[in-house]
Amino acid sequence: MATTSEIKQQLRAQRIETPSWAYGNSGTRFKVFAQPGVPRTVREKIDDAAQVHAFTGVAPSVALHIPWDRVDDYAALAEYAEDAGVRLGAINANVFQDDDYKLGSVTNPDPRVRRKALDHLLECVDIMDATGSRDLKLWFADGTNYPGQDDIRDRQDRLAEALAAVYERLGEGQRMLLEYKLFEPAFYTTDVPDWGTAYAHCLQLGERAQVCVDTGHHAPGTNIEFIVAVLLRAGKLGAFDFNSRFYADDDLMVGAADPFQLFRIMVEVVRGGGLDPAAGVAFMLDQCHNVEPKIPGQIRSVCNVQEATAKALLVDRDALTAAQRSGDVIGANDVLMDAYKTDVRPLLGELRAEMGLDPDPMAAYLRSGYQERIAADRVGGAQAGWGA
Ligand code: PSV
Ligand code: MN
Ligand code: MN
Repeated sequence: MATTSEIKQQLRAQRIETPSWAYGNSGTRFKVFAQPGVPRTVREKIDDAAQVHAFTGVAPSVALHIPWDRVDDYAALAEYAEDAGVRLGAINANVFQDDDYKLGSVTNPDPRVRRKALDHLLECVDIMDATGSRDLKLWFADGTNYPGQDDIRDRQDRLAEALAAVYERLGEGQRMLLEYKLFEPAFYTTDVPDWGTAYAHCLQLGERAQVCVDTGHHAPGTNIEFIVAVLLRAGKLGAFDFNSRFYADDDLMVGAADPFQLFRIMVEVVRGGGLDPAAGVAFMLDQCHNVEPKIPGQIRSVCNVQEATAKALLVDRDALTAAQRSGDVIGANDVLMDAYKTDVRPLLGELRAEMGLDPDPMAAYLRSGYQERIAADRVGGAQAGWGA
């Protein structure tokens, strides 16, 4: 079993990336609720991400979404981020918010629209060159609403063609992360609906194409940890988009709806060596805080990922293996549940104190006065991009 100092070492090394869109106003198709103090510019989103890192110590990068975070000079933005104490992380492409994309982007039956979508994806790689980002994250809203609307197989061919063109363009050290989602906005077929489809495309593309598992993108009851185990074993788990859900793609704070599921996922990550930075698994958050304050929402989520990771690291692997091999069903389950039931808050508090941080990041943030300052200084915050 790992010692406390080994566990702390791994927790200290874990990196959790926050999304720029979590800091802006968001909502549902019914209403976007404006909150006081939300960022008006990309730089202000970066400032807020830097707060999350300052108080948690494990969130040193922020993902961008293009065009929501479009600026003239990305190299200057990267420098700004460095000065603020964070890095620019994954570049998320957006080929779903133009009228042109009504029938799809890279799978659209119209070659003109496909070209436009591909050009945007290639532009995102140019941006990665300027920001120094490693990862291009691709999520496609493409799909159909009615049987017969378009040819399922042709759409797969178009998708493969676009992905290959983007893959070709990737520079040294850059990766493509293909994210799947069961449904929405398309309701009959989705062109990348599941991990199998994403995996098949990534396999065809090559080593630097990997799957992104968004925890909110499955059918209810899906065993996500099984998917994680299989992808890790195949060397194809590139990233997580963490969030939690009660019903569909709810984008709620990670670990809020089902902390046990989050634990089970992290158990497979640890088991498969996915915590080792060399494995290249990016731990990212993908959330919208519609009714809760944004920065605290992110701090809570980062801490929840850390808690689940700490519990997963506490699993007594030797005892578990022994119980499994001897067919001791209840004993094996006990070993896992023992770790899950452990209160890891004191351990995390100690770790944070050793890192020179307040043991309670949420309380420290709320005391800091930052929230009051931005509420007074920033008037007319921008919408995140969602829920318009
Ligand atoms: C849409 O479902 C989505 O939530 C995907 O998960 C993407 O990662 C995210 O939006 C940003 O494009
Ligand atoms: Mn996502
Ligand atoms: Mn989503």
